[in-house]
Amino acid sequence: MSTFVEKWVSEQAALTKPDQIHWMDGSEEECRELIKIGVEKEKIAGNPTFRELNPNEYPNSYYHRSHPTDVARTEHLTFVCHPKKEDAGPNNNWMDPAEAKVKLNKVFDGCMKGRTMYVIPYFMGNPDSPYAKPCVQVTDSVYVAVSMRVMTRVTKKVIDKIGNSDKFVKGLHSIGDLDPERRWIMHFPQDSLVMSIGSGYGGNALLGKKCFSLRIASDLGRREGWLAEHMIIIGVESPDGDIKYFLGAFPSACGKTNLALLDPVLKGYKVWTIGDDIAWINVGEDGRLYAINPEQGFFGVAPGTGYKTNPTMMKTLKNDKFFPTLFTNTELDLDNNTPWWEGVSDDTPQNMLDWQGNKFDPASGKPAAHPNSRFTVSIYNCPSLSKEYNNPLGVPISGIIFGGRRKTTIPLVYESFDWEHGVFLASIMGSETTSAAAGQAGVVRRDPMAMLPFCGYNMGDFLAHWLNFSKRLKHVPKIFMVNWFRKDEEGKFLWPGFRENSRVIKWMLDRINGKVKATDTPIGLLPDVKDIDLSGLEIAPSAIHKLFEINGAEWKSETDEIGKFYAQFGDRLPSKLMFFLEKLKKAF
Ligand code: GTP
Ligand code: SPV
Ligand code: MN
Repeated sequence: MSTFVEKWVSEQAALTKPDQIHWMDGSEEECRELIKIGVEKEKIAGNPTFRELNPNEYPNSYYHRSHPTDVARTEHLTFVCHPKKEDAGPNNNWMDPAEAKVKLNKVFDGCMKGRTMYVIPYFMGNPDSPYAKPCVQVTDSVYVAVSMRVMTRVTKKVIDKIGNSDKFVKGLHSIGDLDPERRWIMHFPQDSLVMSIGSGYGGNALLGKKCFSLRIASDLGRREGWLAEHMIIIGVESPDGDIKYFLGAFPSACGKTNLALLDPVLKGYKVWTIGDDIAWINVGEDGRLYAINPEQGFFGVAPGTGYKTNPTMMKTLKNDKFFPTLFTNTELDLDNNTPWWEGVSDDTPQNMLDWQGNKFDPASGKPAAHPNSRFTVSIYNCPSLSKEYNNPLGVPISGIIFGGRRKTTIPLVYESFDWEHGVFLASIMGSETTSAAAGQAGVVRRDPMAMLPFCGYNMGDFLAHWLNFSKRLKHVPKIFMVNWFRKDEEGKFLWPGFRENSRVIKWMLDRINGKVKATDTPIGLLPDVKDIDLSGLEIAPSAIHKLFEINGAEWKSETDEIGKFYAQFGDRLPSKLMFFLEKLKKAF
């Protein structure tokens, strides 16, 4: 008699009709084999899937170009199919689950003809953790198969763990014909199922990441009393050796990975990395929040990553602990056979192919790496990896940081009055859109908790779920808002950012340890500037003044925008949040 996993896989094979089926075991040997297939056989848009890079510069690293129309998440093609539309909420595209399956089954029918189906058994989370989830994804892309081996814990043990149960998270993926007209990323929370076709890129295709660990998992968390969040997890060590753990939520391409691998400029401080994108958060027996990172790798934005901005990531990329490292849609320096992107070095190599494989003309003034070009690298390569990374119960959280990308309005840092006010501040977060998702970049949109594209249910219910934690917590973490991206009149960043952000983190530690006071304002608690350690930093007092300015006119239009955003949720929006908004409106 076959198991549920075998049965499910054979059903997917009957639908998609691959020539062969390969069950992955997650071994090193298998990974080498898959890479070989990618170098020698498989092609995407005419390019070999993988090209080996110069091992002296980037050991065990491979270059990949995705299809030119498939370079970022596609939110308009992403659906969450709850039986009732209201449960998906205005924050999700919705289709009736039965209708969606009929539609998708047609697109999936025979889509793997002539290809190999890779069956990927994987865990999200340390298998020894009570919070880990066994999952199975099938895919016909060798790039996705190798990426999953870096980003998740691929092992046959998943199959044993699932045994004869049907409780596993199912992902059906095919790159299809890569035609955006036939691209769908559909979630069926009731069935713990994701069906994705027509894209081989990132969060659209690595179904353990955004699709499961955020959209499906957030819905599971609502029902089971926990949180799945778009957050980093870090330990910050003070000069006295004490380590406090923080969560940090920033929208896509707004600084999570950089903060997660921060190399502080302040002497004696150290950041330990636990996660750079996703946190699963539970209330511990002691009434504190505990977080684990369900992932095992980084899928990070390449442009802007360099020795000055993020030396720890550069070391991570040059490290080799067998898991291969992939570079996707960067440019290719033909003289050195190395990947290159804007910001990785001061000089621009002269003999390069751009991310589409065309000869790069430095005089064109155009960037040659796609702005959403990325690296895929094992977390075990990271020199700042925390020894708590695999702790089955996670780490206890002392502070939560929320931040958007805002040219105006939002101060460098401020603090909420308490948990509920913190949930309010996180719910009104806005951020300028980035190239991490298809569509126009640079437009401010509301992105509560950086979860707008990832919350797998009605966001009104999501905010209510967050508010409810105040009743369950005996130790409430402090909640901070930050904005690294405020600009002056000439459009230049007022704050140097990156490693200098450690100055702001130190202020947070001082607040947590009760060492410094803060000032009450209508938006929250603002620092006394003298309490932020600016030693050794050249920054004009006028810039500091501007970084903390609360501009009444800007806040007036901000509250108007928030009002419009809130209105969509009708009575699903907790009245407490409306109360905070009314209070804020009165102040401006
Ligand atoms: P996702 O992987 O899409 O979730 O992105 P992320 O939130 O991890 O963002 P990441 O750290 O990769 O940064 C995105 C972009 O913002 C990169 O180009 C960085 O160089 C830039 N960036 C990150 N931190 C800062 C900062 O403090 N200041 C400025 N000016 N830019 C930053
Ligand atoms: C994001 O967009 O937030 C990412 C990249 O982390 S992707 O995995 O493509 O969603
Ligand atoms: Mn992300």
